[in-house]
Amino acid sequence: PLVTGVQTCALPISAGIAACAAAAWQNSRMTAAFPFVDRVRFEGPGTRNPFAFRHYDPDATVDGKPMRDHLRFAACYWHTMRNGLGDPFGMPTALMPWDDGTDAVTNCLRRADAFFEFLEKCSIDRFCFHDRDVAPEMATLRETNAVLDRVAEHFAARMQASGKRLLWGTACLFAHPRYMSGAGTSPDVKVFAHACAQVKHAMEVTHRLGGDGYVFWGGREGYSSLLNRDMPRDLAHMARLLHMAVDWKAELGFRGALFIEPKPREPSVHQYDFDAATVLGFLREHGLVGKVTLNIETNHATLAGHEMEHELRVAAAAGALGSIDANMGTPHCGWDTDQYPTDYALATRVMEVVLASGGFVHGGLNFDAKRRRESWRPEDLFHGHIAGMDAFAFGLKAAAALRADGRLAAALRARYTSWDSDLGRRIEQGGASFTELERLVADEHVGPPASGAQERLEDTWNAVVWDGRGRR
Ligand code: XUL
Ligand code: CO
Repeated sequence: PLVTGVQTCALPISAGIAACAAAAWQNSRMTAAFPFVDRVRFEGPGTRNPFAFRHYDPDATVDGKPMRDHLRFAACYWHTMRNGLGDPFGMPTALMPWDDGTDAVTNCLRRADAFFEFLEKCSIDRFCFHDRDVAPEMATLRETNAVLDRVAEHFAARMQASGKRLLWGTACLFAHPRYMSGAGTSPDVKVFAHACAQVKHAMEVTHRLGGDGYVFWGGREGYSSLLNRDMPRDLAHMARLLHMAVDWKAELGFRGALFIEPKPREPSVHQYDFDAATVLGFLREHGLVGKVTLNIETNHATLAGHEMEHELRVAAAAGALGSIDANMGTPHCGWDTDQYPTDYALATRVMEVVLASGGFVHGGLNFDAKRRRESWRPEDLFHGHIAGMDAFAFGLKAAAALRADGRLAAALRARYTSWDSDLGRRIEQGGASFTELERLVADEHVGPPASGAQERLEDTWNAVVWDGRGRR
């Protein structure tokens, strides 16, 4: 779930809390949003300081490349600055003393200042945002764009001063009521046109801020009933939107990447961008291969019934692994819990695929994650990111160790040696027929194949990752 723009202060009481907090902020002439921390730095695995990294040492190198360049961490504006942590049953709980709960431009700028203070203090190099996270929706698109440009100018100044960079931008095509039936797949052509116009401007702002990428997440591109939706027609419309985005990218001179982010459900019952394989099929059908790559999110993989590693490998095999929304969910419920990715083993498996595919080019690890509703203090924003960054720094080191150790790769190669024979090669190259293969095996006792030895392989994985044998 994602709260952005119009929904943030839906409950009057939350606006009340936020307004009091902002008044307190102004009265006390607070100069910092996060006065309780100076800067989160690397202190090593032995530290007891909760505002320090145990594994993330940005300039330390792994395989000759600094950790910060392997990991390319980004914080997201929507959860970090705009999510009051309300849920369908209860009001927001988060304390955000810098935010008065209004859509005033002054409030947007103050919020941005708090965000850049957060990035600086938490040692996060990059960020991601939706257009409507950072500036409000006005009466017309023209007015909305003008306010967005004003706020974006402020972002540009803060980026210039801090050296922070934009990993990717995107347009919120799902919160406003006009998008209740989708945006690029809306049955209403004017809504489709509005979505295109909104993407056009969001891409322009992303380009102006030097973004490395631009994301399409099909927020409501899906349906709840096929009685009122023409699926093939919806998909053809979505492809038109993406083709126009590809054309606009060329016209703008935007050199970043276009990413599409799969998700099987929520908010729609069925989302058209179900999973990596579905999206790749769609891109192939509509001539978009090589023009758009994938942004894979862990919790979306969980919702699709896949391991994150499966989604990453499907994307990587197609040469389309673009970027990652790093979070985690739970298999025990059917919704997007967007938890911080604090699981070291999961982070290791993710980094194994990232390293195997040659690392990020335009993408990175965006923490599309929010605190639990009970973690309401500003301090908890730091703890979520620190835990996620340390998990991925550990995962990077462990994945590099697994590659250096080489036993797992060797075992995988060995399992396929029969395919390296003349026969195997001929089949792979399309030079064999049923008749020939029948002749070959008709009088033989075939099998069994070599043991899969899964348990031994899992034990080796544990030995390298946890026991640190061979780990630097
Ligand atoms: C929603 C989600 C979005 C996209 C950007 O589940 O993941 O935050 O990442 O629109
Ligand atoms: Co996401």
